Formats: sequence, C-alpha cells, structure tokens
Amino acid sequence: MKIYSTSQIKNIALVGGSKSGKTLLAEAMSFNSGIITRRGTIEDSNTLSDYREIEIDRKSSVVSSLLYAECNDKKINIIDVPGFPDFQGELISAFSAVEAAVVIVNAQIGVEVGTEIAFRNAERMNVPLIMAINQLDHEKANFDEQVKALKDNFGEKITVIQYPVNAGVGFDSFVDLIMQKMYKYPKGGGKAQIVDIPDSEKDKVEELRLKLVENAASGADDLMEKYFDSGDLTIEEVRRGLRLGIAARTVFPILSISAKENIGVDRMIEFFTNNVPSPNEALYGLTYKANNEKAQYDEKKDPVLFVFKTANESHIGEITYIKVLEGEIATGADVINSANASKERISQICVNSGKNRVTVDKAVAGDIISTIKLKDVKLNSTLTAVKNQGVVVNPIVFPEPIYSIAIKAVNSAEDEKLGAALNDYTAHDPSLHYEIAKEAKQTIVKGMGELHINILKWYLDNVYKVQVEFFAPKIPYRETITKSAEASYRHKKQSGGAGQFAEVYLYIQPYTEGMAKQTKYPIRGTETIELPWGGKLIFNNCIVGGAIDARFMPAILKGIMEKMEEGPLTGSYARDIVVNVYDGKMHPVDSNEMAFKLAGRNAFKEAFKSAGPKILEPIYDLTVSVPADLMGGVMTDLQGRRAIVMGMDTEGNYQVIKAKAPLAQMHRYSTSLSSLTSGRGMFSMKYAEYQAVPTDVQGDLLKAYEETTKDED
Ligand SMILES: Nc1nc2c(ncn2[C@@H]2O[C@H](COP(=O)(O)OP(=O)(O)OP(=O)(O)O)[C@@H](O)[C@H]2O)c(=O)[nH]1
Ligand SMILES: [Mg+2]
Repeated sequence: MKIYSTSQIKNIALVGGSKSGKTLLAEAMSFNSGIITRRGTIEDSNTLSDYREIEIDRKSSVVSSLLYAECNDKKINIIDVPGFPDFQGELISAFSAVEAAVVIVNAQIGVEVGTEIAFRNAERMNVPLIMAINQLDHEKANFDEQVKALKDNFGEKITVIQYPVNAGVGFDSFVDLIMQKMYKYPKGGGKAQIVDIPDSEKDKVEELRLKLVENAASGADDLMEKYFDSGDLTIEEVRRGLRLGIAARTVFPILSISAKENIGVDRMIEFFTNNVPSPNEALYGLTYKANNEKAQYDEKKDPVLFVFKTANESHIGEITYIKVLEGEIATGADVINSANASKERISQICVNSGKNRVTVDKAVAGDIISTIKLKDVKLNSTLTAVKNQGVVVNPIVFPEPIYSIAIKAVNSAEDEKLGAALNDYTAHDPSLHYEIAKEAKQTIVKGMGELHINILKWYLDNVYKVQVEFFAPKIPYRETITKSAEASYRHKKQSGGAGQFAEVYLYIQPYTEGMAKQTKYPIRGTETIELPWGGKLIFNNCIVGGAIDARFMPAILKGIMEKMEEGPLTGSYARDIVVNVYDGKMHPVDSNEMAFKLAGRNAFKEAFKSAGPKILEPIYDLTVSVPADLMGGVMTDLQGRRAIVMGMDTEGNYQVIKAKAPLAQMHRYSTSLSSLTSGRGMFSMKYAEYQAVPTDVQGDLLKAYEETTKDED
C-alpha cells in the first residue's frame, strides 16, 4: 500500500445518532475506494466496522473502528464511532485524533441525542464539523425539515452544499451548489453522472447559493470584504472560503447521501479530500504539555506518537491506536514511552480497514495507524524518539461516569477473577471505572449509563466467563449529635480471680468549626482526631484530682473510637463530636485498660443516644441540562428526589438547573433523566457535603438497621 505524506492525509470521525448509518457509510466509502469488492450489511453482520462478537450480537457498533478510503491521491482515515450516548468516551477519543467530525443525520429523524452529543463535544474540543443527511432513500426522508432542525439547534453556520432533488423511495439525484451541477446515480449507486441542473431547480439553487456565498465569505477577511462590496463571490472564492470556514468552524456544510444505496458517497469522499484540513493545516488539535501549543505535523522532526485508543481483541490481544504527530515512524523503530521512560519497539505498523489490517513499512506525521505487542503502553501515552524523550502530549480528558452500581460475582470463589476482569476491561474503556468502596465493602462500577453497564456484563459473561449480579450501591451515611449530653458507665466484673473495674463520666457536645474550646469542665489535655471518613473527634481530658490515671486515657479513647467507627444509630461512621472525660473511678487492683476501654465505649454510646443523634447523608451538587420545553417534568422529578434547586441558567436551547440532591435519591438518575427527555437531558454530579436526613428518612433508616441487626442475632 502507498505511503501518503502529511498533506495527503485527511482524518475524519463518523459520529451522530445511533443507527443513523455511520457503519454502512464507512462500508460504502471502503467499497468506493476499491478496498472491498462487496458491501456488507448490518443485517448480515458482515461489515468491516462491526466485526466484534458483541457488535454482531447487537447489530450495532460498540467500539470505534478505524478504516480508510483513497481518492484523488489522498488517504482519508475514517473512525467509525458508535452512536449510543453511553459510548461518548469513544467519541471523545476519536475527536482528539481527527481534523473533522462528520455528523451523520438520519433523514427520517433529524436532530437526536447522538447529534447533540457530537455537536457539543465538537464545540468543546474545537473539531470542525461537516453534516451529512443520510437515508435520503427512505420513504420518510425529509431533507428540508432536518435542515431546519439543524439550524434551529446549531445556528446559521449550517450551510446546505447539496440538496436532494427526489428524496424518498427512488432517490437518485442531488444538486451540488459548489460544483453547480446535478449528480445523478445509476441503480445500485456508485459513480454519479454529472449533469446540468434542470431549470425547474434554478430558483431553489439561487436561494441556497446566496446563503452558501454569505457563509463561505466568513472563511477569510478578504472574502468578507469582497462580499460586502459586491454582494457575490466567484466559484473559486466560494471554494476557498468554504475550505477555510470549515477549518475555522465558521461553516458547517450539509451533504446529501444514502449509505445504503451508495448515493453521494463518491462525491462526499471527493469533498473530504478537498475540504477537510490536513493535520498540518488544521487550526485545532492535540497540543503539547510544555507550551500548550498544537502539534506541528512536521515530517522532518523526530517522531512523536500519541496513543488515543487501546483495545483488547480476540485472536489478536492488545491493539494500540496511534496518531503520528511529528516525523515518521518505521517498522522496527524503538521509541520511549514518556509515561514511564521505558523502551518500546514498534514491530508492526498496521493500516486498518476495520477487521482487516495490512502492514506498511512506515507512517508519516498526521497518519493514524495501529500496532500490536507493545509492552506497557496505555491510552494517552506519548511515545517519542530517544532524542526528544520527555515530550508529552496533553491527555484526552474523558467525562466522569454518571451511573454507579455495585457488582458481585455470583460465586464468591470468583471474586478474584472478577477483579482481574474489571481491571483488564476498564483499561480499554476510559469512561468506565471501578473501585472497591471500603466502607460499604462493595465493588462499584461506574459508567455512562445502563447500556454501558450492560455491555460490561456482556463481556463478563461471554469473554471473561464470570457470572455477576448487580446491586444498588450502599450510601455512606454518617452519624452525629445535635446537642450536649452527659452519661456515665461503670464496668464491673467479679468472676473468680482478678476482677475488672472502671467508671467513666463523659460530657459530649456537637463539634463545629471554630467553636469555643472551653466547656463547663476545665480542659487539662486535648487531642484532635481528624477522622479518616471525614469530620473530627475532639477528645478532652478534664479529670481533676487523679480520679482516672492518665495512663488509662488512651484506652478510653480507643473505646470511644470503636463506637465512632460503628455509630450507635445505624452502624455508620460518627463524626464531629467533642468528648470531655470529666470524672471516673478506679480500683487499685481490678482497673486495667480493657475495663476502661469498655467503660469509655459504653458511656459514649449512652451519651450519644441522649445528645439528639442524627443521621447525615451525602449531598451532591447536581447540574442538569435539559431542552427548555422539557424542564417541567425534570423539575418535578427532582423535587421527588428531595433535591433543592439552587439556580437556573439558559444555554442555547437548553436550561441548566443547578441543584443539591441527596445521593440516596440519585441511584439510576441517568436512566430516569434519559426517559424524561428522550435521552436529550445530561447531568453531572459532584460530592458537596453531609447534611442531616429529614426525620421521616431517619426513622426509616433506623428501622431498616434494626431489621438487619435482628437478622444477624
Ligand atoms: N434506508 C436506509 N437505511 C440505512 C441507510 N444507512 C443505514 N441504514 C440502516 O440503518 C441501520 C443502522 O445502520 P448502521 O450503519 O449500523 O448505523 P450506525 O450509525 O453505525 O449505528 P450505531 O453504530 O448503532 O451508532 C441499518 O439497518 C442500516 O441498514 C440508508 O442510507 N438508507
Ligand atoms: Mg455503527
């Protein structure tokens, strides 16, 4: 296969709503380039992209695939991204590696969640956008309506470049406003016959052309000036403006295609070769940590490679996907991994067509390739020549998972196997995390939604062969007191030989930041314990006249700490309490540390119970974005979750709600929000603070705890 130079390389990601036709389009692009001689179909599960077992099972993409097309002596690297919102991580990794996102819009549906997610992330990551309205052959295709929806949602940068002349069943022609021609396709699609635009289309062409000229003018200052002076641009000027406008994100052109009928795909590929910026022409892209400047894609520099994705595949093992940022890389070259200074050998350079891979001798700056058999290279690693060791590319930042659930092996003998599987699986999916919640003694997996977790389950069932169950995660409640109280406890045991004796008097108070130190008992010694689970315990020695020896104080504290670790109300951690030990009694023979520990512990428990004890729950700061017209339902749902709305903002067509909500009410929120907003709502949440639970909730929790302890008896 030919080795292309940097300016001959165009990198695109196919993104957009699930089932919009990205995989079928990638298939048609590969076919039109002669890479395959027969197009696979989704129904027959034989496409280049959707080759993994899970994709064959689901008839839908789950993992991004790398493919390519060739045209006009250019190579287009294509990343076919899965469209379900739960796979946003795949989209973000693809966006980091390409110079343009091609948003596939389903002509029947128009703007959907996947379209919005693609648009939002492209805005955030400064990725140029090209839109393609697909499925124009479908009986329900409605081009004009979808263009209007795109403009309503994403603004006037949306620019029609091609429009279908006969959308719907039998679709075979569109007008191309740049070429000023009509493209007419034979039955079975493929290569267009380029003909003059029929007179009947002239009015529409003129109207759309004016809009195109106006938008293309925004691509360069001189074009803008000319446009203001003369009210028009030449075809050449429109082309230049469009090219610059795409790179600068001032124009989002719309193309017309049918991936299924292979209509418009040949022209689309040509359009990409002319209008997608090559890596060295792009205005945005991956940057270096040292100066935050963009990679230069200079073929003459020493090599710098960036790992934007890794995968583990059956029959192959670990695959590393690389974008070459500088220089060129040849088979057999040694590179240094900046993350750990270890040496790696690039033993193979692969050009991928989805499931098929061919090896090449080298790749130059700007290209996207894959390799295998690296020793210890992870996502976001920078690999460089020995000479420029230490160069680091700014890492891709993935969204925080929003859906948490506890997971357990059905057979506890497989706990370790599950741990290893999770470790392996999450290494390749940056938006899926897992952690061991020590306090709850649960393993928690966190992903982008229920589907994401179902995909994990599929892998656990089918690949790792470990059966699992899912549970709601336990809420890390806390306990504290709201008023001061006193209590004493006498521990006395006389059985046979040596007895045990200790008596302890405590005065306990709620701790608040900055409170007065002195209490009604003069303090003789104080100890502040920063509790590992948050909050404080202040332990004051207020003993006068040697009622308890100083040597017994640590034992008393130990007893109290035992109860702090297993709070008197529900067994949760206690926090923010001042304990004053102000009196007690000892026995010259029978007193010992064990006795004082028990006395301290029980006195504390008694005092705690009469000090207005309260259960605290974690409260999260919640940010919810919803389409303005769906606010009502989302607000009502939030109120049902005991959320308190702190403020509201408008962001385009979206309302952003800021609220505080108890974690206990947020389990499966992503699923509810998704069903309330047909998947268009988004949210993030972050731990804020602990707050006392309402009285009725406290009652329920106490009852539930009593039940569990009863079971244990
Ligand atoms: N009529 C018609 N159907 C199409 C067209 N493109 C795709 N489809 C059908 O739409 C369905 C989804 O196609 P895919 O290519 O898997 O869509 P996708 O965007 O890759 O979907 P995800 O990977 O799930 O995001 C399949 O049944 C395709 O046959 C088209 O141009 N016309
Ligand atoms: Mg797909």
